[in-house]
Amino acid sequence: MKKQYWIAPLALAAMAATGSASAQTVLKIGYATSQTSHYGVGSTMFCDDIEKGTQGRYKCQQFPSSALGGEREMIEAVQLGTQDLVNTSTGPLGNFVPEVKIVDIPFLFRDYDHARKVMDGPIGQDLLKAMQSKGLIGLAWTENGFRHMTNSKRPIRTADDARGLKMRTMENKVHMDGYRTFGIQPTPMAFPELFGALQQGVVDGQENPIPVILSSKFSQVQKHLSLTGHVYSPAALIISPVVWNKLSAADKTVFQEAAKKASAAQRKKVNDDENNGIAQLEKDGMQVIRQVDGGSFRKAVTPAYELYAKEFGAAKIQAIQNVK
Ligand code: EAX
Repeated sequence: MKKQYWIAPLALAAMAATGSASAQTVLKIGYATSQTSHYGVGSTMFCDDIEKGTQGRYKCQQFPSSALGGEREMIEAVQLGTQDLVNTSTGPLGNFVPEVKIVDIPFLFRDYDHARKVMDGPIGQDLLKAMQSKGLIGLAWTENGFRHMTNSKRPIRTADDARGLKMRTMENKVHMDGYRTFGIQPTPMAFPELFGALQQGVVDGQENPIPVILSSKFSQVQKHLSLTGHVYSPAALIISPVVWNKLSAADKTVFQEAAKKASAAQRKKVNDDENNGIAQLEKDGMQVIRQVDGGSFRKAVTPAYELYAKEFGAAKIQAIQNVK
């Protein structure tokens, strides 16, 4: 409430200064990692584009590095309208929009091309639309990336090597069901707590895409990185219906186009980090296992696929796998 006393005189001063009565709306956007990370690159592209496209009527205030809380809290705030936008992984999103959980299945996507094609195609676009009935407006799928395991104990080459490790996971049941089949002990935890938990040895390891491992400096607290690529981690740029419903049709188009450009920029940053970041992490002292026995993980996860088929329907899983 207090804030309003500050905003009102500022807005009046701004209008007086420009001699115009057209007010400027500042939208709060939050994400987990730093402003120079993939989420920051995508969000900045979006923010620059809506500001240009609306002749400055809309602009952003960015809250990188989990400044507004964990992803679950940010999604909740966007639903309530106390936060305007979030660029978030699907980690906790399935707890709000159950249909989305299907894309969190381990080894569902073959590679980046496959994943991006599905997310931008009819299946992914239907999932974006499904958010509406849950009080969230999905503007576009952005990207977090394929997730890889890090830990402080030993190099992981096969699923057997992962057995017994206590690993932080996202608050995501699909992941946890899958990872249990690798023999790891999944420990769900919000991302902002993760660095400290690794540092203090509360968990042995964690799994995240290269851009997250890099930007969060996990090399300072984890010795081993294995390029397991065991699951694709999509992300979404989501706007609150409170903001969305006030936009003119023309402004909605500006926001949607900006979100598409944000997605392209964010994915490009993921590609760049995958190409250059692993060498950087080695320089920073990590021991990297590039030759992981993917077959051993795929084999281990088979029983979890029975659970997934029950929950989502085998045909729906197959439809994603069939996208070429
Ligand atoms: O979305 O929680 C996680 O591990 C996420 O991958 C990270 O916060 C970026």
